[in-house]
Amino acid sequence: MKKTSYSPILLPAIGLAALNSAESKAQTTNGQKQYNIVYIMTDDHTAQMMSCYDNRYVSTPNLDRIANDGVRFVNSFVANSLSGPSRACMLTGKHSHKNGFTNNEHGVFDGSQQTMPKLLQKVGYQTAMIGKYHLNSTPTGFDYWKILPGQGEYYNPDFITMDGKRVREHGYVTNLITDMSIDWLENQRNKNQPFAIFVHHKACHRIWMSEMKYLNEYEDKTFEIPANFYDDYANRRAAAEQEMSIFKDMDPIYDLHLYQEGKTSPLTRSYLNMVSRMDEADKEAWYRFYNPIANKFYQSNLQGKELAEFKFQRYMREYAKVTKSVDDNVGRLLDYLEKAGLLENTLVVYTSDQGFYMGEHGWFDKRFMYEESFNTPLVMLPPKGFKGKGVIKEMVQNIDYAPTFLELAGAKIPSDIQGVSLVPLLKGEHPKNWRKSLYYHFYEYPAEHAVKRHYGVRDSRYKLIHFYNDIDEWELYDLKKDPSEMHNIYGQPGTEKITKRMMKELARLQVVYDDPIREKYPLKY
Ligand code: SGN
Ligand code: CA
Repeated sequence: MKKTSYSPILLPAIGLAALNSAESKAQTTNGQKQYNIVYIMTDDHTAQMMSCYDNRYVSTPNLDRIANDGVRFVNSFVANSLSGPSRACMLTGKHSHKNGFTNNEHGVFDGSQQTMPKLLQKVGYQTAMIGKYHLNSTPTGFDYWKILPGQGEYYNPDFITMDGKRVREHGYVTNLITDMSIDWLENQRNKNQPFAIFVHHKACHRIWMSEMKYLNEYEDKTFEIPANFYDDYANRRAAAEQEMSIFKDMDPIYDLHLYQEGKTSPLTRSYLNMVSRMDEADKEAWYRFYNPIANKFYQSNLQGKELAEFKFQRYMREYAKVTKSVDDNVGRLLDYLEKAGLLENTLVVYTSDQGFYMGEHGWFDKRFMYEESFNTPLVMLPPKGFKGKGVIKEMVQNIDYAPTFLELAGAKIPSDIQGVSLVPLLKGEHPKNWRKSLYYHFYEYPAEHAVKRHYGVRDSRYKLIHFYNDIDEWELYDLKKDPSEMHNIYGQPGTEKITKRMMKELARLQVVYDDPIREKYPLKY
C-alpha cells in the first residue's frame, strides 16, 4: 500500500546546529592524500538489470564503463534488504541493531549518532546529500542537502531544502538529482576542500514511471522468463506466505499503468495522483501510450499462466525504461567529473540500496536473504594509481562503505564500526584473512509484502536462515548445487555436519556483531 510520506523536517530529531558547528572544521591528518568520494546509489536497482553483471535484459553502457575501467564486486551484499536500513548501514558502518534503524515502517534515524559523513567533515571534507534519504529525520553530517520527502515522485517532484521548505522542481527526478549534484560540484562547494557527495536516485523504485523519451523503449523486447518463475515454494513456508508475487500481488493499474475508466484497485488513487503531477502535454502523451495497451489487456481477459507472463513482460519493460535514464545520468555525471579533471583523485561508487527480484521465484520486491535481494550491485572507479581492476570476488557488505571512505580520507576508523575497509581490494590486494562469511537480519514484519523476520549466515557455499517471530523455520541451501535456492535441505539426512558448522558460524557472528536476538533465540549446535 502507498504510505503517506511525512516530512523529515517535522520530526524533533536534531537541529541544524550540528551542520554548522565546530564539527565541520578541518583537522590535520598525517599528511595523507585525501581522495574525493562520489557515491551514487539507486533505489532497488538490481544486478540482473545491469549489463556488466547480466546481459540478458538491458544495456547499461555507462555503468559498464565504471566496471570496465574500474572494479566490479561479484559478491556484494546488504545487511538488511530494505531502503532505510541500508542507508543507515551505509552512513554508520554498522548493522541495523547497532544503528537503531531496523525497518522503514517505524524507523527514525537518530542523527545525533556517529556517522561517516560527520567523521569526514572532521578531517576537512565538504559533504553533500542529494535525492532519496528515507531516514525520517533531518540529515546530519552534510554541509549541503536537498532530499526527497519519503519515497519521492518521478515527475515534478518535491524536494525538502535545508531551510525546511518543500519546493516543487520541474522535470524528471533522475535528471533533476543529477543536475543538482553537478551544480553542487561545479558551483556550490568550496573547491579548496576534499569532498564527498552522496547522489541518491529514486529510480528504480516502484512504481516504474519512465522518462517520456523512453516510453517506447524495450516495447519490442520479449524478456526471458526466469527458470523458477513458477516456484511452488515447497518446503519454504516464509517464501510461500509472501505478498510480492507478480501474478497475485502486482497491480495492473498501479504497477503496470493499465488504467481504464471504470476499473479500480486499492492503489488506483495513488496512481492517478502520480500521473496528475505531470505537465499537461506529458500526461496526454502518457495516456496516448498506455490506453491502447490497457484496452487490449482488459479485452483479452487473460487468466492463469497467460496473465502471469503478460504481467512479467510489462513489469520488465517498465523497469528497464527507468533504468535507461539512470544509466544516461550516471554517464552525464562521469563526463562532468572527467571534464572537471576530478576523476584522478576521486573514488566513484555505483551501488543500490539492495537487489530486487525480476521474476525469480515469481516475485518483484526484495527483503529476503535469498541471493537476488541479499546481493546488491557494486562497481567502483578507484582513484588513479590504485591497482584494483576487474572482478573482485571477496565477500563485501554495505557496512564496509563507511570505513572505506574514512580510510581514503586519512581519518581514523573508530573501533565500533563493524564493516571493514575495502581499500586493500581497491589497491589490487587480496588479504588472506578476509572475512569468510556474512551476517544478515531482516525485521520489517508484519508489513507490506509480508516477508517474515529472519536472520542468517552465508559463506562461499552455504546459507543458513532462521525465520522467526510468528514462525520458527530453518532453511539451508547449498549454493553450488542449488544457486536459485529452490531446495531447502535443512534437516535432511547427510546435512548434519554442514548444519552444525553453519549454526556455529551464525552464533559466532551474532556475538561478533553483538545482535541481541541471540538472547531471544539461543542457537543450539
Ligand atoms: C513502498 C512500496 C513497496 C516497497 C517499500 C519499501 N510500495 O512501500 O513495494 O517494498 O516501499 O521499499 S508503494 O506502493 O509505495 O510503491 S524501499 O526500497 O523504500 O525499502
Ligand atoms: Ca530500495
